[in-house]
Amino acid sequence: MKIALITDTHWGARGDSPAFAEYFNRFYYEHFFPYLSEHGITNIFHLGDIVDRRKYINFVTARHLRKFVEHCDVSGIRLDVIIGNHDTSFKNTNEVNSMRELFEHSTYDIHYYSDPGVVSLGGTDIAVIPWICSGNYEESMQFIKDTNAQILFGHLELAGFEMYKGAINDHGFDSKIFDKFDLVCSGHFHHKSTRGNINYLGAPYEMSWSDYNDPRGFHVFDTETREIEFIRNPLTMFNKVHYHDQDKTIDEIMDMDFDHYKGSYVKLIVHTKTNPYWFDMFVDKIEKAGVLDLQVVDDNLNLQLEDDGDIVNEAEDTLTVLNKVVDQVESRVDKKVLYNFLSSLYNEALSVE
Ligand SMILES: [Mn+2]
Repeated sequence: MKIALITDTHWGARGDSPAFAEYFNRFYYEHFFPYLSEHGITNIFHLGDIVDRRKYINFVTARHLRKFVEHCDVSGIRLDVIIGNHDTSFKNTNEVNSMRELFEHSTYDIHYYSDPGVVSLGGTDIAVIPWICSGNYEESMQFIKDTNAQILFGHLELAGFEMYKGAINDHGFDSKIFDKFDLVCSGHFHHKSTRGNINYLGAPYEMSWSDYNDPRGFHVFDTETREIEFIRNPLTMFNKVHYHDQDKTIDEIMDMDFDHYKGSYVKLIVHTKTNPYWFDMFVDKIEKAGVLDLQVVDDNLNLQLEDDGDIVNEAEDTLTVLNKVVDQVESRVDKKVLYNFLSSLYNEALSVE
């Protein structure tokens, strides 16, 4: 049996942004569901963080989520969902959670897990570990010790894995406690990474600039071979465009198609700008494509940077800039702690309306 694995969908992300909702929906209805129907897959396992907000839901967001669940229903898809940290209202218990409050009495083929347990799919036992909090810590640890399942799906916070590209989480559980399992798949960190038997599957799409150029998508788990296959989401929300007009003709410069940047964030990196009028036409063309946000990064003053890599580095993401600032600060404060504090503030700021 094949099961589609998806995680960290964060419905309602970026302050219930309609543009992000549209980008998410394009993934579901143009890529995810068509793939499932093409491959005859009738099981979806969601590994947590269904919604973005822990304490309440916007009606429009609730509708997008309901449409997803209804689509599963009419397509004969069974949906299994693990409760993640974004799905729980309280820090010390998973008792009040998004799935229970929204779907407790639904007649859909939907199963959600707020406590550890074993679910059998296609003859394979799968241990399920939702978000571990103080209230279920003992029970979760005992369960990990006792279970005979060889496959584990969870929403785990493990030390030593990348939260997003380049940022390693230094607290959380030691992955050694999961050594007994053949395969561990987890939600929580949005960057896809694998070490040993542990697989962070990663979010299905981009939600901030720190996700730029970081492969996103979903996985298919085969209960017979016990292998997982990554299916990449071709849609991006964060894009970089390079401008270079030296030794070029106006036709060469304008011969670029921006239609696929519609509704997305674009960072325009200016390498050389010898003709301001051409540049204005170029910017105009990007804007007319209907981009959501256009940021111009000028490298005009820094022409000695010939290497593309250097120039791209000049147009760094906020997190990289923060990291460098922390590096340069002369202080006795633990730099890792300071950087983690700043990056968590930054990520919190992104989710503020
Ligand atoms: Mn998440």
